[in-house]
Amino acid sequence: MDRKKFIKTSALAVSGFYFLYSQLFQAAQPVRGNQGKTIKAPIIIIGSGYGGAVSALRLCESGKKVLLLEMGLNWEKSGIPYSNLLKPGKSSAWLKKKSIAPFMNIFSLTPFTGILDRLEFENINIWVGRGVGGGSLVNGGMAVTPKESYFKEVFPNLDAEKFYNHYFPLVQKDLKVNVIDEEFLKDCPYYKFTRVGEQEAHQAGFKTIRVPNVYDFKYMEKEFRNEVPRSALNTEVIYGNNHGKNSLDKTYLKKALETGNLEILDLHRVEDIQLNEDKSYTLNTQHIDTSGNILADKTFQCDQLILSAGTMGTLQLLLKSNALNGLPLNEKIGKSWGNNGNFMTGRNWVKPLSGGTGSKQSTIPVGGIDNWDNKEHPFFTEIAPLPMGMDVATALYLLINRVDKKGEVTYNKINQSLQLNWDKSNTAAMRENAKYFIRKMNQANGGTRSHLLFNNGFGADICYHPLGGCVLGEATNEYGKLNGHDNLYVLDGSLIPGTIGVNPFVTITAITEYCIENLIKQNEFA
Ligand code: FAE
Repeated sequence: MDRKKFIKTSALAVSGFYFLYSQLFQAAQPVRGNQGKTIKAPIIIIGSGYGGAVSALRLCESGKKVLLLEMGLNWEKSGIPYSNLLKPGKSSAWLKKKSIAPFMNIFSLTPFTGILDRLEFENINIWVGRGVGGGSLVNGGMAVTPKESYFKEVFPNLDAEKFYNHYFPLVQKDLKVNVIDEEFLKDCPYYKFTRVGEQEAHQAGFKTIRVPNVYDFKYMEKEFRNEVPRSALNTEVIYGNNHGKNSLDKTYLKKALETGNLEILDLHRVEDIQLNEDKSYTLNTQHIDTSGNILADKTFQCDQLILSAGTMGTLQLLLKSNALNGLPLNEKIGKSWGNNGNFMTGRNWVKPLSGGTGSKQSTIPVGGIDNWDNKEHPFFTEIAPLPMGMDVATALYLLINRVDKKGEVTYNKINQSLQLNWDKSNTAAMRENAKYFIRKMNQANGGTRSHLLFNNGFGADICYHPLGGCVLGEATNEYGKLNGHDNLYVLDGSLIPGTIGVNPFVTITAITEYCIENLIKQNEFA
């Protein structure tokens, strides 16, 4: 089967019985208004992902009133169900006419403020979450604590002992991290891809590890027994999980709302920021509808501002506001950016005579291959699912490598967009690791490099984990306050210098816990 045929066959398989047609963009253009007056709030947080949700909870618990502006939709409140992988719908893409998954984008869409967005740069595409809950709505829930030795290398100035004894256990509890039951894993047909992946890894001489997750595995067991509606076992994940996953709207944000001190305004996109003479901030914001039309231009003003718009969102706001309004920035902003070593790859013809990787696959990964301590080829890889509704004898892996050559994010004033200095040289070592890994796996088990999923078998341009650009202790003080500012804080993935060696949200959550605890202790928030 060649690549084209593979894609065509798979596309037919995934579309199944669904009759798909494009709809014309029908939403009536509403009248755009300007509320005229400035809306004042003592503390504003931009973005409701991990950084924003943790900051909101701890500030609200300490009695502060917080206003959170989120450009995406509040899905829980809207009551609109999430789509699954086989039938992309409203939740599947941020205002796009076609689906934007890493592959198999054969589905036409009516533009809607969906939860998955793809930011396209010259040499890399970056996927991010949009909506109340940020990346927690779209991600695979893999809740991995970094290796202590690497954490120390990445953050030499942090007290690692305190992190491993206090902040990491705290966030594992509050994010509701749990581990799959080995008995369930052993027999469940939906985890054949993991069992095959682990057997093959052992055969090739690699070490495997169990990966914790925020998906409730007890719920999954009930799904399997048909006692509750299915989610992970019904191909739900990157377009949202209707059940089972403990995303931030069910954990940190829920608790923050329960304090009565948090107000969340969804569909509010902050366009740029201005620093005022009295050291407060003005936020120029657009209130949009679910078709992306601007309902109103709104102006907010706050004494203290926390940027938690995610690595790319925070950098966009800082660099754009600097270009547009002269927002003062220090020279470290945009530096030390990395893709967390993300390198997607795969293998075809995996056990084709014995049912391959399985026609039924859970969307929640639970297995990983740990080659981090190998001096020549250090990497960690997730044994990823490929739930296409049929067996395609294909194994998918997301490698996470070191990022020894970092990139840089700048702002292009002419076309008013972010620019990423990132090319083949940044991923050269990652490619060598991927080649080594695939070669060893194929030598030991059979199979071929996955030409059917990717050109040349490698997806070097797929990034789920953008990190850095506003590094803790470099662009900010030791707790995330931006250098050169009295009332501006950055608390999200941009604090991590481009790499952490594992899936990053546990680290982002722990770093934010650490920063916000200390900022509150220092009476930063009046
Ligand atoms: P993030 O969660 O991205 O939240 C930022 C929020 O700010 C979003 O809700 C934005 O809509 C909002 N925003 C941005 N700009 C504006 C603006 N101008 N105005 C108003 N709101 C704005 O930031 N990580 C793991 O650890 N495990 C996984 O299994 C995993 N799987 C992933 C799978 C996929 C498909 C993707 C895309 C990511 C995955 N990640 C995973 C990465 C993880 O979700 C990501 O690192 C965190 O969500 C980043 O957290 P932040 O707080 O930095």
